[in-house]
Amino acid sequence: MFNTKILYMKKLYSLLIVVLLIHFQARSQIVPINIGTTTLETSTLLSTTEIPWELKYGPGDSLWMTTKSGLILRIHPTNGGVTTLLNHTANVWQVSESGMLGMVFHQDFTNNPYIYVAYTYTNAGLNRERLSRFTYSGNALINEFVLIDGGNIVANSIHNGSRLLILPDNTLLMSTGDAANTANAQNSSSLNGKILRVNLDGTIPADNPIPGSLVYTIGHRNPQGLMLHPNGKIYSTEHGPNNNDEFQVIEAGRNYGWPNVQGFCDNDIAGETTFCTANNVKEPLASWLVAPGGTWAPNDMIWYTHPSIPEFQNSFLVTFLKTAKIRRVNIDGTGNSITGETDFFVNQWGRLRDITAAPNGDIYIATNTPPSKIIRLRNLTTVPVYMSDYRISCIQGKAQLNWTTQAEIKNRQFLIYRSTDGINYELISTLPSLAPGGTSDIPHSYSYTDNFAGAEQVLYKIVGEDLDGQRKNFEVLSSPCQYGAGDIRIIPNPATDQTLITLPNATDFFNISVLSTEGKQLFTSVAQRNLLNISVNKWPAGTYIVSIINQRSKEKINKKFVVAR
Ligand SMILES: [Ca+2]
Ligand SMILES: [Ca+2]
Ligand SMILES: [Ca+2]
Repeated sequence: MFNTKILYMKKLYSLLIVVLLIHFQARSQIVPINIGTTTLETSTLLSTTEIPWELKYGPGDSLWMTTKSGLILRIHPTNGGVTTLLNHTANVWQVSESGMLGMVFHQDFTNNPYIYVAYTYTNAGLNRERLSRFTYSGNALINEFVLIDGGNIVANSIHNGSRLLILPDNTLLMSTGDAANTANAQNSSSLNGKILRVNLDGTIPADNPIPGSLVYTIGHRNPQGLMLHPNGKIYSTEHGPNNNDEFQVIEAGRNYGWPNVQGFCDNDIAGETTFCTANNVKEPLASWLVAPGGTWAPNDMIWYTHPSIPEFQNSFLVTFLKTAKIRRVNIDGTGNSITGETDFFVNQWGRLRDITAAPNGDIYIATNTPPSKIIRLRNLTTVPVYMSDYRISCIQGKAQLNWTTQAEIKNRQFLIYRSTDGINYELISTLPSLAPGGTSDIPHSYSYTDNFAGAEQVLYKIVGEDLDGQRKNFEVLSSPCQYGAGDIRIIPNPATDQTLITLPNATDFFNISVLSTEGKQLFTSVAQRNLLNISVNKWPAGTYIVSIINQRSKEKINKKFVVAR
């Protein structure tokens, strides 16, 4: 009885702690923001008195977040519900920039349910930083195992680095700051002002640049952005002192210059070129010089690949604290050169600390201006399917449709329609989505073979239908089984609303123009697919001429069709 009461009191007490630490509000109303041609739905998922540091979409289709005070929270991605997985506040030293900071998941979380986290602590009056692993079990993070400690990383109230990244070879990179002692950065025997590389059991990788040392790169001031790009390169952002914030590629064994070099080797600091030559300094891809003085304070970033926000697709999205914005950064095919930079959401939500994206393309941003928020961004118009490939072929006399998705969002199924006149479409089959729950940002391939034959012309249309009944139509394809390789047909003919021009199912490009019988050009287009759809609903009744030129062979064909009213 007594024990039960104690247990109950303990539970009540821990519940009270959570309530005191996390004051959060329900989602705010949706605010539309236009970027380019896309309207984003923006909303506040969570508002908290805690200060977020790392925000990552992760296991359990949830957001995971560290707070500077020493919490690790799991947050529901649509209703903002919070579960406290770890309360480490008693162990964390939090002053100004220090606290519980970077976090990363094991790459095979199902079989190895580990998270790795960097935090600052105090031992016998000394401020230190360590890298620890926790095991996820039963809605809690337990069994702390320390990978890097021994008092080897000095912590300070500023410049603690702490961004974590696990590489495909199961080694972990951890950035450290100079802890406000600039001499640390060029001192290879100090673990401060570095990017470190450690095995997941805490041992030193045998192929590290300096044998027996965790040091992977030297000469850093305070790198707080770190990510692996699909091109295999590691990118990092780093805070500059009064200017010269850096965006750079991290390479093993390189010297990144601090404090002798700021930004490029361009002698804005005396003696830079001499130092750069002597130490093989790796220059950044960008040095954000802010005049007249003052840094932008870049933080973590993502490489956004999802097609649902075309303005952001295949771009870096970098968060900034002082300038309170997201900067889109584009690179060329080599990955070594920036091709464009554009700012978004300037001063929209205050200082921005971190950014992450869900498999459905939704973006989440953690702000750093109290009360801190998690902002969700998504395309206001949800589309169930994004195609990466979509084609038709004739296999043993049967039309075969093949398509590969680039991404699916709450996609229930594909509807397949057939038409023999280009006007009336009959639903002939449905294929359920292969994406788990209908949502996936990895490709899935689909195929449908139709046994139907016996019409002069057969057209197919594929439609994606999501779980809410919203639909996305894909272009009509014409079966190549019904005609020879060079066949060009116009159907329906006569037309009233639209007409379809079938083209040889080849990789050639065709210049297509429609002329009146008097020779006046009414329509022009370039087509590659095996079909071109022309709307004729505003055209007067009469006869028209279609001129089709194969760009490769220069072969020209004229055909007539009629618009009837
Ligand atoms: Ca992050
Ligand atoms: Ca540098
Ligand atoms: Ca410089």
